[in-house]
Amino acid sequence: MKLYGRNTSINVQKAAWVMGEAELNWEWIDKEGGVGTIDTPQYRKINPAAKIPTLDDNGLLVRQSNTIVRYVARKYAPQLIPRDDPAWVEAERWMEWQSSDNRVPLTKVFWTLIRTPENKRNMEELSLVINVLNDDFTLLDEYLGNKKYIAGDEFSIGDIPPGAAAYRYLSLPIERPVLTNLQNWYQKLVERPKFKEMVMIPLA
Ligand SMILES: N[C@@H](CCC(=O)N[C@@H](CS)C(=O)NCC(=O)O)C(=O)O
Repeated sequence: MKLYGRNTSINVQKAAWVMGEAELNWEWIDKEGGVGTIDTPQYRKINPAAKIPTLDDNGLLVRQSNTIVRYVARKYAPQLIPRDDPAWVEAERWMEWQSSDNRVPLTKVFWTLIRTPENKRNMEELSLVINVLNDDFTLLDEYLGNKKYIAGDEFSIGDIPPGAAAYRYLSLPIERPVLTNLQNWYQKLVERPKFKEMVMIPLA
């Protein structure tokens, strides 16, 4: 089994985290790479968009990070997929939230503050997008209430994409509202060794 993509990518982190939770062993290609280092003609044969991650499971190519999260859970760790419909729809809902709604402002703020030199940052735009991002995490905070995890009492695939996003959000040097429910949930994720190992690495 091979996982392609640098470990500083949030999308690769989601894949590595679920693979870690499933106790898999794999060869990690370009783990320490940089933005764009994966983009070779050989890689484009397995991922024509030259995006990371790609999982190669004995010849089966799995692309799109949330598809990898679902695939790994389905095949190797079905305990991570909620069994009852109400829990399952919430897990799916918040996975989609991360890859659609939340991804846009989080990527913008992250790229501006972490990957753009200070003299090239659009500070006016940044402050507007930080507000959008804070509102978006406030929605998650309100949803969580006093739930232990996204789908209820058990950790599931529904925690993985939002959990990786929450690490990034809480690590950014920005002002945030007080989000007590989000913090309580996040502290439970921090207790998981694979979250620490695959996600909680310096932003770069
Ligand atoms: N929807 C895709 C997005 C993948 C994506 O945009 N990956 C970024 C990194 S987070 C990428 O490949 N960037 C080029 C690079 O880092 O070389 C997924 O979830 O897998």
